[in-house]
Amino acid sequence: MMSLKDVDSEIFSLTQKELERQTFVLNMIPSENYVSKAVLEATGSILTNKYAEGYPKKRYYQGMENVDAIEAIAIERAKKLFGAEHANVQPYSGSPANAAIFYALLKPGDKIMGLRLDMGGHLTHGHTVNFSSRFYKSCPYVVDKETGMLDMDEIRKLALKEKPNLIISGYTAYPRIIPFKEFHEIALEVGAYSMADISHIAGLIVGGVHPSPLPFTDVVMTTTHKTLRGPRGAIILCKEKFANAIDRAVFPGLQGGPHQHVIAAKAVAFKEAMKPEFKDYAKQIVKNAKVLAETLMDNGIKLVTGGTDNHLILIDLTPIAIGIGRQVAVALENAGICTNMNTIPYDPSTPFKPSGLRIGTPILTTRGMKEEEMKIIGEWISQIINDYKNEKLQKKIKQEVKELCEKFPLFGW
Ligand code: DSN
Repeated sequence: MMSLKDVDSEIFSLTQKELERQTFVLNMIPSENYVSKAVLEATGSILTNKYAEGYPKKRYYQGMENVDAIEAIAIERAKKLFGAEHANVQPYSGSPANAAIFYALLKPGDKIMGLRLDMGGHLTHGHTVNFSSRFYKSCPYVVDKETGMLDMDEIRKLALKEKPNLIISGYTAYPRIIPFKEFHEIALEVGAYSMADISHIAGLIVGGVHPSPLPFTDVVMTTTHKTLRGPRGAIILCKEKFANAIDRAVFPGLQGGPHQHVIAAKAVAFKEAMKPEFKDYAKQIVKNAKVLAETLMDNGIKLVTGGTDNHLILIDLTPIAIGIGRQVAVALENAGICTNMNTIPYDPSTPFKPSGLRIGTPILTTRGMKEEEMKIIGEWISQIINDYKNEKLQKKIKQEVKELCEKFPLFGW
């Protein structure tokens, strides 16, 4: 068999360049991670060749013995890892998984209540340009203007007034503990389903450092590629009474053939996440984020909510200037530090020119970096933010970043 290098040198060369980028850059996008060789192998395996519409032992094709066994293992591991009654491991990714949950539980025109995107929510939780507010009515909640935190009294009041059919907790840019139990109790009070999208913090939950929305929340969705450190994809976990509706919504409701190579890689990632070392990993992610946050604040950088409890930090750049998220992200990238611009709650600018920057520690922690490195990186980030037009400084730090990265090779863990 010819290798990628021989068949397509263009794609091979770009993949090699990406490997180099991932090696010599400090990747701090909080939703990304670096998977293990084992997960990578499963994702790139010959399982990509197999069609498997249906579920284990209930398929529409022959030749299912191996992928049936693999999917059954993935389901059992997901249930055990999260303590769930039922697991569907087929969703292609987070957005289709959320669509499947709505499709299973709601009718068109029903009301959903999630955190507004510009406050740290997700597109599929009811944003105006997304299917979730075209097919359903969205009555989003916000965070408190002063603290940047969820105000559960206000959220309860809104739920009592709006009477949503589904209440969603779980976010993409919220640096604090999520009170899943309170969300579920509000849902019970107003007769709504409770749903938690734990994509960002799934690794922290199974690592035992954050509270879990299971077993009480009706339906829980997580992508598998963030803090959980698996392949790109998603799973849905739910109570047994929703199992049939969820399975039917995923297939044949919304998806066709499941990606069996990714399901195999999910199973591998679940096995890795069951190991005691994963608990250390999850703990270290949070420790690292806290030290990074302290270092930034010691250098006068303002953080939304004044710190972090999880893997991410949302930097409020407005004390420096409004709408400079993009310029600062580019300045950091020039210095070998990859982050993303983000809105801050009540951003005085627009989503295309936001005033915030989102950073996180999952990848740095995967590479083996600890508190000592966080202090150094926090100093670099602070220097660049405080002098974001200084290209000479960016160049100097880029060299130092490269030297640090060399000490933490990609597959070192
Ligand atoms: N795109 C993801 C993130 O970066 O948080 C959410 O889907």
